[in-house]
Amino acid sequence: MAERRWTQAPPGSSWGEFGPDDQRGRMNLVDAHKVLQGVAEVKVGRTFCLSLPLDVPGGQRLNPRRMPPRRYSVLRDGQSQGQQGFCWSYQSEDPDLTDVVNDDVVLMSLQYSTQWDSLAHVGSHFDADGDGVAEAVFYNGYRAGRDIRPGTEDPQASAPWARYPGPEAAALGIEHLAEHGVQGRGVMIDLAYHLGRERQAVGYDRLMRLLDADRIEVEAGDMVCLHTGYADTLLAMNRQPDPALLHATGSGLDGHDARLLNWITDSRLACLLADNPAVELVVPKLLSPQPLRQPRLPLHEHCLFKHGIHLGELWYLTELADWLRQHGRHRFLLTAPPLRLPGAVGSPATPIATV
Ligand code: UVW
Repeated sequence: MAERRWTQAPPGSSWGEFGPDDQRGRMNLVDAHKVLQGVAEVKVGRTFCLSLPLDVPGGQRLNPRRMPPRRYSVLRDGQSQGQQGFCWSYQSEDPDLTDVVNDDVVLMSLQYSTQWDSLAHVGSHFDADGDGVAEAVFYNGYRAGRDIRPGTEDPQASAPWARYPGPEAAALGIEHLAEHGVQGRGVMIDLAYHLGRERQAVGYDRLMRLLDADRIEVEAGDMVCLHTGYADTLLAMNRQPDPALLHATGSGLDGHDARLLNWITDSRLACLLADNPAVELVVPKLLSPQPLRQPRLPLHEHCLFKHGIHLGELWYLTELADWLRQHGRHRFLLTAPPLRLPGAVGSPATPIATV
């Protein structure tokens, strides 16, 4: 019999709900019924692109760990293939062929701009096998170093990012989301309309007041979008981001509010998507009289690690949110597959909303 990966689940988690080996988490709730509910929201056939251009923010000032796209033409003898009578598929030059062909190579952090976080993005130190030793584990007990691991190290590689080729997150890689298809009903919560663009923490009470004011009900399997205005402000900076202004822009969920986390669990929403960089407000470590081990990103821990709720960040939601408000609506058809890139921890996305 195959060895069980975990014998105890984190308190309050839903590990095992979709089976002990599940790799999709709450996206399992986005089923045929949810696709039909999403399609029923298509009334006028207008589409909205919910992605920023993938070279926004611009540079690395906002997040030095994330590299913007560097795009290279595939060169041959110093020339773009498009300048040569070169038959790419046969690797030969044939003067009778009229095709002009170009290829590109892109090097970028997959989570540089509009992105999905896979369930391999954030885990926690937890004693999943009950042997008294906490280890780095991810959703459903998948283990760092065994199920989620770097490829074989290449010490010759000059850049640190090139040192670990190959599959990294096979057990929970983003391909599991891509293979699902990610199409269903989106629900917009327009924080910016009610709170403005100044950064504020949104806890349970505030969120409930906004949902009541806009008569929004979040149902099981809904894909919930949070419009804060952050991405729109960023876009207007035209790839010269002003970190001081951005750090004061855009509300975020309060990951330290236990009632908010319980609502996320109980609402059975499928995923959380925001136009800000982390969905939650990232605050400095909380001070405690006792030394306390705690996550820096409690909402990431709650969603990705405990409940298999995928997160989307830096989505561009302003035009859609404005249109929905003008038309007295908050639901739409959302189609948002990531790249089917085996083993990847995250992925750029070009989500489309249809209303
Ligand atoms: C971290 O920075 C850890 O992640 P994210 O991009 O999901 O906010």
